[in-house]
Amino acid sequence: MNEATPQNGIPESKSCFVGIFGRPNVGKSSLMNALVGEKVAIVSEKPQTTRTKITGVLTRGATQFVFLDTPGLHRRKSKLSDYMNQQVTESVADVDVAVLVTEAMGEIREAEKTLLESFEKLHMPVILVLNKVDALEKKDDLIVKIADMSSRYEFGHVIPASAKTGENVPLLLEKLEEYACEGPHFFPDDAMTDQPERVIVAEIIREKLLRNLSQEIPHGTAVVVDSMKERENGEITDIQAVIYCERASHKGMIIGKGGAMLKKIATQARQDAEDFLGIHMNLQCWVKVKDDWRNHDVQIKNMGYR
Ligand SMILES: Nc1nc2c(ncn2[C@@H]2O[C@H](COP(=O)(O)OP(=O)(O)OP(=O)(O)O)[C@@H](O)[C@H]2O)c(=O)[nH]1
Ligand SMILES: [Mg+2]
Repeated sequence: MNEATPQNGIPESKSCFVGIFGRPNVGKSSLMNALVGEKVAIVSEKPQTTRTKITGVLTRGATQFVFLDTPGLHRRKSKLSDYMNQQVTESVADVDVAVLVTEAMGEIREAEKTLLESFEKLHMPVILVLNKVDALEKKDDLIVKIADMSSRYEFGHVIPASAKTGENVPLLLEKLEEYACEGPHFFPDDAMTDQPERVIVAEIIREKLLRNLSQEIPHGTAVVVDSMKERENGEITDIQAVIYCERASHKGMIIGKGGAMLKKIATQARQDAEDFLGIHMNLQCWVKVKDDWRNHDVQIKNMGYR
């Protein structure tokens, strides 16, 4: 538990559950990583990168922040989409404060209107973050966007920020502190995430698939780490991972000519996973086809989306 002791001698301990919401690709996971100070959620330039809620933890002084990064709310495309959107709806009810992330420019979208409606129903305190200010070309766009969004909801705070450069991320944290409630810490003070190591490795592999392959293929992939065993000498961990895809033609592209693409993906994933987990690993990736898995409840569950 925390060591901060206020002047009256009674140990103080606070927690703050923060939900991070928004449509796909606005930078929710990037923002959570910037808040936590470590990359705990994968990020890619493709929408629908995050598939399930990911917890990031930051303990500062007496306060423990528990961030829930959620999938981008989007139109239904498959049973997997239903699962992802359900993760968003469920999370709304579980938090002390919501951060609605949108881009600093552009019009308000349907998904954002839907989110505002659910916040309204719960009288949820919401901080609006206008992300990607580093990419803003016209300052007027930001002013118009703030005016439009503010006419739709009474936000607790409105913060233009950049998850990429870190601009205003400390300010956001400071404002979030206002919503902390007295109570115990739910995670060890040095924790950064609650994801098991196997899930972290699988997610990092999925990030490399998203980053290296063209539009459609990575959206139909799922990664499962089948085994993770430390060798007796304790120096190397052997990991077997399976990449599931939807078609034989996709399998060919994931493997690449002479296995080059799979090798590239596995090497990039190994480097990131070794850095994050602080271990040396021997990572072997296999590719298997599971037709149309995104539309089968049982298979979605088998891929770890429960
Ligand atoms: N220029 C700029 N790009 C950003 C910023 N934040 C995120 N990005 C980029 O935006 C893209 C999407 O970022 P993510 O963090 O994966 O977005 P997300 O909202 O979690 O996306 P989903 O999980 O698909 O809903 C990536 O290419 C990021 O590098 C920012 O502050 N500035
Ligand atoms: Mg994300």
